Amino acid sequence: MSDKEISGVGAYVVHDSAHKHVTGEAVYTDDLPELPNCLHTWVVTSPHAHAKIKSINIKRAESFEGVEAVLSAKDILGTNDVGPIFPNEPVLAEELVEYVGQPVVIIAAQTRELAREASHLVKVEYEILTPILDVREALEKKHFVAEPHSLQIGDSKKALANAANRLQGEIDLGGQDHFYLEGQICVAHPLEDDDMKVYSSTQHPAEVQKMVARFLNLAKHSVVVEVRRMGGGFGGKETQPANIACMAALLANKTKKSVKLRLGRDEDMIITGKRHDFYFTYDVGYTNEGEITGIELNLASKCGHVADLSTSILDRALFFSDSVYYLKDATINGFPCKTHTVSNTAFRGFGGPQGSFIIEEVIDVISNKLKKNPHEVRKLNYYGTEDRNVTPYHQTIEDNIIHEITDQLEVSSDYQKRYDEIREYNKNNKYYKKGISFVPTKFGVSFTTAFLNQAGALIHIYADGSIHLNHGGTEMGQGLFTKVAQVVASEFQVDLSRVKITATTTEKVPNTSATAASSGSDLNGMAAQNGAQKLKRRLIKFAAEKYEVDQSSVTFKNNMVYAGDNEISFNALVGEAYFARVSLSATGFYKTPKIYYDRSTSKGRPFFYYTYGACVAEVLLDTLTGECKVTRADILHDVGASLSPNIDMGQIEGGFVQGMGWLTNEELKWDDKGSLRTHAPSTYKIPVSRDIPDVFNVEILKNHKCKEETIYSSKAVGEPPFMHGMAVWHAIKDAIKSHGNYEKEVKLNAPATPEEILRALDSM
Ligand code: MTE
Ligand code: QUE
Ligand code: MOS
Repeated sequence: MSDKEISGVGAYVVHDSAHKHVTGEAVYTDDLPELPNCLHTWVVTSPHAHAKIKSINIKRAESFEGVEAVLSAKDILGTNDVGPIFPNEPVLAEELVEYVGQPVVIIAAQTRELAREASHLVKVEYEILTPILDVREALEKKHFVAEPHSLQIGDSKKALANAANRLQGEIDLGGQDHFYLEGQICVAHPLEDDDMKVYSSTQHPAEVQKMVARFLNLAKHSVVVEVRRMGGGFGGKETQPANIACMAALLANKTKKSVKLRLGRDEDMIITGKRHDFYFTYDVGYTNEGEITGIELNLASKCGHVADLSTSILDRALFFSDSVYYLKDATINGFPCKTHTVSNTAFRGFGGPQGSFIIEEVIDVISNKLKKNPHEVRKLNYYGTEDRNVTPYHQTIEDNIIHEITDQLEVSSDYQKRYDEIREYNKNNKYYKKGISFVPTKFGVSFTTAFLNQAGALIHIYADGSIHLNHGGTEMGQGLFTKVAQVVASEFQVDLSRVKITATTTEKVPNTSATAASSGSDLNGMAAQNGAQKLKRRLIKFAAEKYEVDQSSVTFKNNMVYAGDNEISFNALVGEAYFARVSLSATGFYKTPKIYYDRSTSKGRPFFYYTYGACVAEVLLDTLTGECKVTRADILHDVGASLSPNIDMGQIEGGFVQGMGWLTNEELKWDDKGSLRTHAPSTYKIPVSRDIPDVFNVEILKNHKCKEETIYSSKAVGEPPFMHGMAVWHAIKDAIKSHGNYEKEVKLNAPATPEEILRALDSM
């Protein structure tokens, strides 16, 4: 520990807001003091999945006591469009509604209750049309939100024709609600000259700024968006907050009063987008040992009624459908299906988990056919380190460490012994069955849209030596603020308490990307370091002149600055620099090098580097009820050289649990009219404390550095551990297989709810 800093990079610090999270003092958007006369809102939504709007009558609602504004699409001042990639994605429906829950009319009143009561007085006449609710139907009818996209390497047709063995199959994979603890919320304050100050729970303040400006017909400089923290985002606050903010800002503009729009849990789940469901088909050729010799995958994603980020999400699904496996002759097709349901959006992993899910299923089915342990078949197909290392998008993998991770985890989890013991246990137990799996993962890091890989920072050092830091990233609980502060504290070699990060605002750092793609610390850490280094160079130059020493002899350590034989506290040096009129404020900037992707040829290097990991999961299944418990999970995960080990551990544990929830108990059910039936925690079951594995061994891969030049050789950690949830699903499948003595085929869809497990058991 001697060389380790107490609060800089690599130190075991706690999240800067951890205590406030626990005591309730942490301020979220809803906690901000309300201005006098602040109005509250209700959103009137479509009860139909697909219908024409014939008329909207707001007269009675408008004259309801306490109501100050009732607005619909015709009242919009600018453009009714929040499409992040493609145009024509309305905030308020115009002539057509395309999902149950689509906002049609917004109401501002003195209280939320009054706005809600008035909502019953709004009369909308519809002409009902036939909806397409099912992804298979949309696929069949080629009902897409954008063009299909494919990856190709080698000749899959020929390889499949020549394969020693060949099989085809299909599988359904469900979506997921973000279930952030803090729902979508925005407070809009009108300012002079029609300017607007917006407090939004958003991962993407610059996007909210852009959309609100367009919606109100203003330039971006007239809109300021601020967020101190979110109570979770998980991708659900990348694009969705723009709709909420546009509605609040329009009401604020019209009433000239502050307006708060906060969705309740049910409204949030009905109105806003979720993880994409997928329907997969595959055709695979393989050797008698289980090596894949040719493959064709078809990935159909349920996008909902508009594109949102669906094309980028589908791209990532395609990029991840190799996982850690070498596919020499492969064709991988993606179909972005349009359905009359809520528009699905970013969710931790951004399509990646869905892509990796299908190749793991294919390998499992091959193993079953060959009566082999899936773990052996997986290893046989691993990417090589020197050869067998080109991906279906023609990026060469240069940092493969899955072999090391596998070797280490096999030992630390006692995998083989437990595998054998479980086979023995299952022979002797009729109703309870155990299952075990070993699932490796690889996660490509970078936005696959190259221009998004940039970030900025703004640093002021005040004359007392305290440091004020802002960067373009947002805090959603993942610990980004802590990590970036650690970077700056390390740069100046001062205590972490000297560095304060305040709310993210479009006024401090402009034109930012979403805090997404797990790149928050990679991008903003580098930008902050760049800004800090500019200031440090100025301080070094000043100290060298002051003490008449060479600049190379000026060093920073332990809140002190050393210049030759002289020493001075950091604070005192800053104070003197101020009197000497040295500028103590700087911006920083960073863009990721080396990356590019040509969508027209499906070739490039979309990822700067990869991060790896593996999980061994063990479950106990009650075959009479279909209930399942994760009895043990062992995770070994690669974060490069950790910036902040406590925070990374939290991300790995939380990611695993969220991934497990997706594939087990979290089930979204729509009825045949397209209405979501599971829109509250009573019917939508997220993992709770008793679902945490009884034995939970999580380890960060030691003595490892990112091979590329990243911030202190660290690697991204936000999304990748979500993948480990797949190990639970495969352990369940393994337990089900034992029910048929490992002889029969198992057809299990995801999520593996007790009902789905019973169905799978019954069909054997
Ligand atoms: N962790 C917490 N506690 N809350 C969140 O909302 N979002 C995840 C991940 N971890 C999230 C989280 C997602 S989807 C992403 S992309 C990353 O954090 C974003 O932050 P980072 O890039 O700083 O890791
Ligand atoms: C991962 C991501 C995102 C992504 C690509 C990734 C993401 C995102 C976009 C995106 C792409 C094109 C646009 C745009 C956004 O791409 O979050 O506005 O025009 O927003 O690999 O997380
Ligand atoms: Mo995360 S899905 O990239 O916000």
